[in-house]
Amino acid sequence: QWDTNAVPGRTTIVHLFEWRWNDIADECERWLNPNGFAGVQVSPPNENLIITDPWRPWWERYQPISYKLCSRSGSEEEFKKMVKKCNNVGVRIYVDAILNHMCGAGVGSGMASTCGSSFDTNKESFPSVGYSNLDFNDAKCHTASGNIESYQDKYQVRNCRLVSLLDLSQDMDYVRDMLAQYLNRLIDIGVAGFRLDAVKHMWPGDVQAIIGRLKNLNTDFFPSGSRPFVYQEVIDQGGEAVSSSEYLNIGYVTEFKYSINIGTVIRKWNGQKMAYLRNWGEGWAFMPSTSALVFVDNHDNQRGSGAGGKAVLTFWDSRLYKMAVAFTLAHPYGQPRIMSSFHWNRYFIDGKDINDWQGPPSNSNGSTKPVTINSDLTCGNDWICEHRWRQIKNMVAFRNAAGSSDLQNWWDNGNNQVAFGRGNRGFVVFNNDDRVLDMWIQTGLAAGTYCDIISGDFMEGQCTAGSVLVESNGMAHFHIESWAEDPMIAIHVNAKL
Ligand code: LM2
Ligand code: CA
Repeated sequence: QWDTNAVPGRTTIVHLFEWRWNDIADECERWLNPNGFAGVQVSPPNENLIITDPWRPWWERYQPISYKLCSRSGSEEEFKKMVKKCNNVGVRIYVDAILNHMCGAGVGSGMASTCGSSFDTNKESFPSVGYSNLDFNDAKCHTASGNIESYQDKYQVRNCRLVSLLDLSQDMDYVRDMLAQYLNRLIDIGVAGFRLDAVKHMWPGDVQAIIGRLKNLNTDFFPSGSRPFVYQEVIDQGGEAVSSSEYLNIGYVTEFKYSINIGTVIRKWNGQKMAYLRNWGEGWAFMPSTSALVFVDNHDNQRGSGAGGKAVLTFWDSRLYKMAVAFTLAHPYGQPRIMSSFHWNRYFIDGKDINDWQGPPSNSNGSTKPVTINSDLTCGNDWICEHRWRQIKNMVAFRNAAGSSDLQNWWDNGNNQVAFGRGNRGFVVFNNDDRVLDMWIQTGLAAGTYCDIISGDFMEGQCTAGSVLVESNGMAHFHIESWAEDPMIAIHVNAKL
């Protein structure tokens, strides 16, 4: 449950939010494999409610109708093809799995679902999974509304409805069977693991029981005895009845404090400065590194839902965002997941984005638009593709080069200029101050000329932009203007002349 099952030497997961399976298959071959990505978190592949008011929001995919594999991202055939193609080039697939609930309680009945399965929320009936009212938690929830009303009461958080979504009884054998069968079907297809949605809202023992029913991974792609990688979404910023530590014995857990704090520090809010990142990680009261799934933003908090508020950095603040992602990929703490987004018409009224619901780029019939690739390798059709930004893609390679090397040679100016290395494998320098950084710093690297992989690439044995000369004593001179678009420099052994 703690092994990503990545090809050795690959370290970073990218969330291709709302992408079609066909596009992900192509991306594995043309971009993710050549650039050393470990794997992809895909949007929920199972059948969901079709919502037309508002028009096809991204969050309709968090309202399951069945575990048939058809969605806006594609059919079961297309999903299988994607998994095979990606595995064949050493890129793993992790499925976003919704085990806590089905669709909203007030939806009614019909067949407005992505594979046309019928349902009736008044009877709590989902015939294609065989769920009836007996499979839901209603009797165990004691709030007036039937919804979660207080996060100070762990019984409500687990047994009542999250924003009115019909709450499954994961303590029942039948429900456990259906959920495990769904995940096992995905394992047979060849997925490498799961992002478990809304885990705070399920009892740890129930999650454990479901995970315990999972098969080993498909031996067409993985060594025999491999267990699925499991990372659980638990939003814990402290101050609630449920804490992320309750789930650490099951698998990885999302560390939301990471996202909130990295944004606050890079923005220099609340008196924070990068020098304080010296003891980043457990030193900031985060969970143990070997349990932490870390990220700068996710699909919820990049649009103001979930947790983190305005501190969260996203592609909308691209300059600071690139610094935050670069720091995350350079630093050894946690298992990183980077975000790859689509554009939406963000529009704040009284501090609230009224378009935060908008779904992926789509045609008028609701089908998702393909990801097109421009001549400069960026994406078209309103796909942002942060994972293709040079600075981010090259930092994925930096992390792979750094491997398990320790953080060493930390340097800071007591303010927002910091630098650190990863053993003798790589070194990064950041200038988030309002004055120039002009310094000789100990890098810990062997003598030689290294490409600055932030300002350019290492290509055909040459640097396309800046380079850094490391002297025989490991010292190197760095000059970074505070006004630079990317006020940072990164060098590593796999981009050395
Ligand atoms: C998650 N993690 O725990 C997902 O990361 C998050 O994106 C999901 O919420 C949530 N849990 C449930 O899976 C999203 C979205 C909600 C949306 C739900 C269900 O953030 O706004 O709720 O998906 O689609 C929507 C409406 C809400 C309504 C509900 C049920 O916004 O007002 O509640 O549907 O009809 C009456
Ligand atoms: Ca629940």
